[in-house]
Amino acid sequence: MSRDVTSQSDISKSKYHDESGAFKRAASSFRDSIEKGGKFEPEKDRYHLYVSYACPWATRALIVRKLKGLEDLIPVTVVSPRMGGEGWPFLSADNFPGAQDDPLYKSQHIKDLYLRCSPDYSGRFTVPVLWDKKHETIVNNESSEIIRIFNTAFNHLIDPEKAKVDIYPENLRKEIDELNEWVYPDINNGVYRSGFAIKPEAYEAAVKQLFNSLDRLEKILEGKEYIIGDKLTEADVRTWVTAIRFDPVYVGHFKCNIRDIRSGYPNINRWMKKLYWTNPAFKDSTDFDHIKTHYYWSHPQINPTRIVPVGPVPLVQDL
Ligand SMILES: N[C@@H](CCC(=O)N[C@@H](CS)C(=O)NCC(=O)O)C(=O)O
Repeated sequence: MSRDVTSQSDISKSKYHDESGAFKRAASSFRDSIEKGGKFEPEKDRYHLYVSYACPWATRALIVRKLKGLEDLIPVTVVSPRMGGEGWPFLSADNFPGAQDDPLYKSQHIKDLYLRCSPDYSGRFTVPVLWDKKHETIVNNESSEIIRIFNTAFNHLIDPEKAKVDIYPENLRKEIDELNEWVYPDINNGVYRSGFAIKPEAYEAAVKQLFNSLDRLEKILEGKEYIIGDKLTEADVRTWVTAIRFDPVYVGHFKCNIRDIRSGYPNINRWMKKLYWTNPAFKDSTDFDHIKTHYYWSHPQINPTRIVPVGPVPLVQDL
């Protein structure tokens, strides 16, 4: 009989809280890189990316895959946004528009991939998953590392114009790293720490920290097109995936309602809209049906009716 992994797959049974009621995100487990001469060589037709359009972390990987023109090199499979008791389902387990079947193993759920390569795996079954078809294992399931891999590892195999795209350039690394240091805990994960808190004090601390950091970001974006320097970097990608979900989901579902982006943060809104409407890597990686359905459906501990709100209208304002 197979091992009971319900406590790892069912988010409503998550034990990821400390005694103060604060949400603690577990660290990712698969942390390999793709490099010449390494266990995972950069090659065509070897790697596969599993994502959910709902997930901000997976969307980082989707955006960078497209910015770097890696679509032919690294095919992608999209799961259903309705993450239930067994985690993320493929189309065969949950027929949702836009969901797909696992082309490699006909898995029913993302957890099947984790257990296929690591039967004793005791962590959460998260997306994104970067899979190696040769060794039949997960190379990496940490989006911040997957986007760095995509940024450089395949440069010799892609269109030279795309190879020149560098979202983590040497001269801006220090600034990018410093920004990541607060944007990740306060904003990217801050919305989750607000929404998943199970005590009022933990929620209030998280939501105040979140809005303080949004205020800080708003000032940084004053008169600027990109967050760091005058070019698109991973700082924009990493921050944008949270900003685009903010008004449609986090304001309501995660109680991040001190302000919304469209009326409270004109600079963030301008930056966010511009990337959405003018750069296909951003718009094409965004599916609001999957985003809204995922959050409002998948956390019955927060929204037991699973009703998905109609608004906001529009989901993203015009330029
Ligand atoms: N650190 C990971 C986090 C990924 C993550 O937490 N993904 C969420 C979806 S937004 C997930 O798959 N959660 C499933 C679960 O926790 O059971 C990354 O950035 O790649």
